[in-house]
Amino acid sequence: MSAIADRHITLVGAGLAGALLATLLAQRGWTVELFERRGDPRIHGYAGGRSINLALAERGLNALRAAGVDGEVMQQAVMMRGRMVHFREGGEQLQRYGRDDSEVIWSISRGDLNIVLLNAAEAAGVDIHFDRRLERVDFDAGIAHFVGEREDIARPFRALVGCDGAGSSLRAAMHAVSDLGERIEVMPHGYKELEIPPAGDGGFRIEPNALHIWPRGDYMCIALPNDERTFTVTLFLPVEGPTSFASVRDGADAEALFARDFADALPLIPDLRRDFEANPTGMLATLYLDRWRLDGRAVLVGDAAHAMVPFHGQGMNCAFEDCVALAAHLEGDVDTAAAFAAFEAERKPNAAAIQAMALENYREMSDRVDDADFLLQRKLERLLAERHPGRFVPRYAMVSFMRLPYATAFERGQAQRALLVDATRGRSDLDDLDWDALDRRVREALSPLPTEA
Ligand code: FAD
Ligand code: E0Q
Repeated sequence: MSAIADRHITLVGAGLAGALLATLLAQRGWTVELFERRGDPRIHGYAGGRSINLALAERGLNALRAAGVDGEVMQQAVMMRGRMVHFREGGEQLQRYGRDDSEVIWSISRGDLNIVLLNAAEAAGVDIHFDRRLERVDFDAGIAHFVGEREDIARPFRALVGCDGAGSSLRAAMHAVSDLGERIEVMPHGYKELEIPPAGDGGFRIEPNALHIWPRGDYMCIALPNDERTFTVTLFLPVEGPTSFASVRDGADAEALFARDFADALPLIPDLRRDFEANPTGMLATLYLDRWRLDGRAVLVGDAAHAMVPFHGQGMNCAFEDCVALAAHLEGDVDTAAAFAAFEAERKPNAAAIQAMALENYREMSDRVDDADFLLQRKLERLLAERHPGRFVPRYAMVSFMRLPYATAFERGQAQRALLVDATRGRSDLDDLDWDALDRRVREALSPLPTEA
């Protein structure tokens, strides 16, 4: 241990969280070593495997601001004002995410974002080692073993941070010496990515400033815009059952599914058959842990600690918020055991809240965005939000446009939903609502939100 300087930290995984956390810590005076299993994407191209583009919202953007890379990232971002719902019978409808263009989210490329963050990490002095996969850890000796292409290396460490994603090797190594209370809930759905190329004139084939969604009950498609005028389509299907990855096996089956259920999307995806067969089928799960740390020697962040289903578009945003929180707890003259404990105490309830909201959003997205009850509740939600600014704030807005704790958004969202369900029960419109009684109920049930949130 004594061979390593004070304020030295070793990060595992140079994906989204790892590259950002490395930057934040190096900027705050830490000596940071960062190890990544894959090659340098700036040399070999991005070998992602995971989703090609992602929705960036306020929490993630705020973390990018903290690292000073927001400007560069936003240059390539495409604004998404709302969901464009494509109905089964044809026709589409834009459901705005916020009140106006100050409340929007952004589509960004995972590969480009990773490269911006790696450049920032290097500029801040981080020592990055690519093609180095963490294989095992000797916690008593304080040595981490990495496997490279040619040689293996044994690296002494003071503290390890696991930024190595849902299949975290550091988590496995920690678990081998101390039970973390791991539980994985696999979602019975998988996903497949497909591409909509640019139009003949080089422009976007469909509305660029929206997240497109084709809700179809137990399955759905979404499409997010890329700045090179393409869209990445993600087909979410059950793994088993009548319409599932078990029944839709090859490109021809996929084309038949699109002809039947996503008819307006089919002509937009010329390489549907090839994309379907060439791209892997991804799996989705929620990861719950009782503990994220091993005293002062190791801690987990991002997907390694709390992987979630992607239906709220918050996994990266939450991982980035983790990075800001951990960097803040490591500020000043702290010992890592106290910092990791405070980090876990702050973030665990919030991770659990966004995991639950992400699961809930699956049903909402696939099954409810085209349903009359739901649309009436959304309408009343908008009206109550206008009548009670800073008090009745739609849950989507609390999650996506604000930075109050996810757990607060979850709790207030539950109170608000009870109110909306009650007030719209048995109705098909909002005529003759007892607004006075409703306003009173809002004021009783919800305190004003702190303004800085
Ligand atoms: P990762 O990005 O997975 O990075 C982990 C890194 O660790 C990788 O570079 C990996 O190579 C490396 N690594 C792994 N094992 C080792 C090892 N043993 N040694 C060294 N390195 C290792 N989130 C959003 O906010 N918005 C969205 O719109 C969104 N859409 C999504 C859509 C889909 C289909 C999916 C699956 C996820 C989506 N997410 C979204 C979630 C988001 O992808 C994750 O939450 C995010 O990538 C987590 O970042 P991370 O750094 O924790 O993990
Ligand atoms: C967003 C933005 C993969 C994915 C990513 C997302 C969202 C959805 C549905 C999906 C949630 C929403 N959403 O539109 O309510 O806001 O990121 Cl499936």
